[in-house]
Amino acid sequence: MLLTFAPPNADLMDKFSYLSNADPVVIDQYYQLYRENPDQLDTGWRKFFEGFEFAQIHGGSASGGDVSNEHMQKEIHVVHLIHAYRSRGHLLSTTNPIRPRKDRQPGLELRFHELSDADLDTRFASGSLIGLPNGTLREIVDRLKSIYCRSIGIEYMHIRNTEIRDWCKSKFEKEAHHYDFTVEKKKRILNKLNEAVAFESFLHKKYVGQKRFSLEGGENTIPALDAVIQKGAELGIDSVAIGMAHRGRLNVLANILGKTYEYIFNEFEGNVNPDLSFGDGDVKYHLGFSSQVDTLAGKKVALDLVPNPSHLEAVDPVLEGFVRAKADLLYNKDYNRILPVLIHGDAALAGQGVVTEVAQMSQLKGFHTGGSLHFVINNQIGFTTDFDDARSSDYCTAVAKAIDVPVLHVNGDDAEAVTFAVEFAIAFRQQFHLDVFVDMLCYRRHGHNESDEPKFTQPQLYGLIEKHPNPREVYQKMLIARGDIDEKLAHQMEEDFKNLLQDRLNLVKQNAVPYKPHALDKEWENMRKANYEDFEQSPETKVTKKALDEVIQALTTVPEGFKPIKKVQKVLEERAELFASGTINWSMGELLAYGTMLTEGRKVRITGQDVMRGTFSHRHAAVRDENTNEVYINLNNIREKQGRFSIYNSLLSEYAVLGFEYGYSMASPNVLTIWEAQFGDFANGAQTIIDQFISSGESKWRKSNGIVMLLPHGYEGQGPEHSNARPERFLQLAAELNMVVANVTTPANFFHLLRRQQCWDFRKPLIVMSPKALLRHPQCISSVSELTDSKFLEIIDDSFVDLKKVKRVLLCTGKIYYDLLARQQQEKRKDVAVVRIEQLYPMAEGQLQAIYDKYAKAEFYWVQEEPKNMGYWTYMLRYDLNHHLELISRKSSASPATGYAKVHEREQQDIINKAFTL
Ligand SMILES: Cc1ncc(C[n+]2csc(CCOP(=O)(O)OP(=O)(O)O)c2C)c(N)n1
Ligand SMILES: [Mg+2]
Repeated sequence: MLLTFAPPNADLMDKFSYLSNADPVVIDQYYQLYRENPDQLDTGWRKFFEGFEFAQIHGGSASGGDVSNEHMQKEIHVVHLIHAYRSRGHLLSTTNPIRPRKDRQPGLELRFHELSDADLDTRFASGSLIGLPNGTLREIVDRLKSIYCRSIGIEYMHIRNTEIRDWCKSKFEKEAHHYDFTVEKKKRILNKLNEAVAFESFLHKKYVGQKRFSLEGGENTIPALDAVIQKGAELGIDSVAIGMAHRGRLNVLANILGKTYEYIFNEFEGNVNPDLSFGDGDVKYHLGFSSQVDTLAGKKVALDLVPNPSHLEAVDPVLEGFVRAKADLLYNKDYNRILPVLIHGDAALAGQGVVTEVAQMSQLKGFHTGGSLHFVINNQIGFTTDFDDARSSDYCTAVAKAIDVPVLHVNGDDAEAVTFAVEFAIAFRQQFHLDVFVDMLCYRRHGHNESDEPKFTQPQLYGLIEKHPNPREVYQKMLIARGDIDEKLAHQMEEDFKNLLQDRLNLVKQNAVPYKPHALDKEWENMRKANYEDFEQSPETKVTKKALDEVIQALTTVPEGFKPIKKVQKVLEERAELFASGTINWSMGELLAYGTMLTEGRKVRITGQDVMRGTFSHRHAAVRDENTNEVYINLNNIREKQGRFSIYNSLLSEYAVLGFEYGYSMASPNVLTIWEAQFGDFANGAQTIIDQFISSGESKWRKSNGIVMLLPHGYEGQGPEHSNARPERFLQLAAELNMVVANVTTPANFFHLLRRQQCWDFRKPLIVMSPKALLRHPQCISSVSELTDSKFLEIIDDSFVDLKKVKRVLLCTGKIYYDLLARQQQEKRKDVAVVRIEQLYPMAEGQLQAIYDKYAKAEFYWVQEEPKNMGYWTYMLRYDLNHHLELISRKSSASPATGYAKVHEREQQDIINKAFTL
């Protein structure tokens, strides 16, 4: 074959990285490069030419040493075929344990590659690409099938990064067609299957018809998770945190986390003493648990299963945040040591958008957790819905492709393949710190729950399932058939299994797995439960002037040589001037709160959209150099020894980011964790996290949480979507001291409110209706002495009026106070008092009663700018302590606010007029 030399150029090199390139001229040129220096080529091409030369030397090619053009063409077709198997072989893999898989037209037949049966005995140099130098086409196809089309189908060719793609390719091609586990390992897998099956069969007998969301059909989940822990520990992991839904959760608790049967059954039988003083509790398949297990290699691995609500996939961001906190605080960001595992159902994985949000977070610096292992219990059904109705993509794992990570689809009846797949996934995760998916195809033996009749909707499928042996039987048979264990050992194992079943039925005492609390657990142990008195009088949160001076110094300076743009320089100067004059504005109140906490050794974390600058351009918590774009974070430069201030602009998600911060806060009581919405109303995109976690987590799972939500709120004529953070919804959820809802009017009160979060020796979520226009309102300032001498004020009385003259009291909260104040001052109205409720829930009832008593002869109005059916009105009726509270507000309305600025102005005037018209 004549090979003409063409000088390499960038374009050419670019083309060369794709084995699918079919142009013989290009191949010629490429061969020249190979002859010059093989290292110029990627491994695929190098192997190809090695094989090619091997064939020439050994004279095994069809043309007997000299390569005809026709043969060269066929070599290229074989290269294509190999590429096709790597790309689409998974579509032919035998991953479905129950029924033939759907024809997704993988296009792997020889005829699609201009090859035919007549070529099967021809030798091809391209065989070297898969370890068969000069193999026949038959051998090449057999090898491809045995790698790519057996119990594991792998998707990795979509990954753009060559190093990662090559890693997957060489590891999988080397190992997937003959993983030879030791007998010990095989026994371990079988034992784990025994435990999984025994657990379900016990519950099935003992608690007939009770909902347990059995794992039956997907029992290989248990050996898989066991392998994750064993392999993970070998590769450096000290801690595994799991987020999962209902399916198989009890089995995982018993057989992976080591929660004893006794403990679980007590919950089943309702024997657990309801400790109602602590909350209302939750159903057994939602509870969390922590333990510590010993691996076979003698290492201890901490395990956490975080509690989750019914809302599928809602736990995903929470788990990620939880892991990030542990990685930050316990492992110094060494993600090699901690692994997040998310277990998904097939239908939920495909259907729930939060999965995509979480996937998009996975590689962002504020939210990275070193790569999550996603394990799918793919039972091919969601409640009664077939997968054909559950997604448009071929696979439920389609989201993996968006973030360029691999997916292994594996037959859930092939225990060893499942183990191989998760071990591969763990090795990948530890190597690249990226997400990876293992999609275990299995089936669901019963209905959605055990009392459900699956034949109503899938009669044919459930006809097949009825006759199908369980995964333990399948594996045991396989071991015997392969001669891996002899009859005697098989018999012994069967006996062991029966004994295990009997022991469990007899409730033979199990040893509880020990748990060694880590530093963060201990921080939680130091926390107590809050009581009503805590909210009547706030704790000391004041600081010394010296402490403020130190923080202000950092907030007003940048290092030598660092040059912010002029406008930012001005912001820094204004801060200095204001402070020097004894005053602070809103953003200074906020930044000083953080700064003083940092110098006290606490940590602060803030995320949300555009939080670094602040949506309203007020925060400037990070400044940039005009020329280099370098970022400088003043609050991280207060002094040498201080807590870390972490601030990250988030992706454009509310659900996942709020969930993440809730999880972060759940792990770390001593980090002030804050999420800010761009505008308050966007928080409803995260309603599931608010309803299912923030407002009810403590009551359901005894999990306190100190997360702060900042929700910009206020009627400023910006239209329906930017006015209202829906305080009424939070107030409707407020009960049993589950959270704090506040709308404060002064920078000083905001300072104390934020500091109070960490000064308490308990933790409560804090929901703040935060300001927009007030950020720059000339009257919305505080004196520095309010930070050094005062504390958080739940209710602020009017100091202007003359008590003897007061005929009317206007109770209000938030921004409208300044509109009312303006009128009161303008008309010098000593007869109308304006009293601010700064903390709406928990209401400081004693203080409110004192206000009612003080102005006993006056009439009381609640004034709000929100329409009557929104805002605080219906909530305030709970605190109508004198039974005469009246309302001044906008009329009830379907939409939160008018879209017309003029109408807004008129409505606002109307409210103020009414308030002062006696
Ligand atoms: C967000 C949400 N929507 C609906 C439901 C009700 N629901 C509970 S389980 C289930 C089916 C889940 O199917 P899949 O994710 O495949 O898990 P499987 O039960 O098959 O293991 C549904 C629709 C829910 N729990 N959460
Ligand atoms: Mg399912």
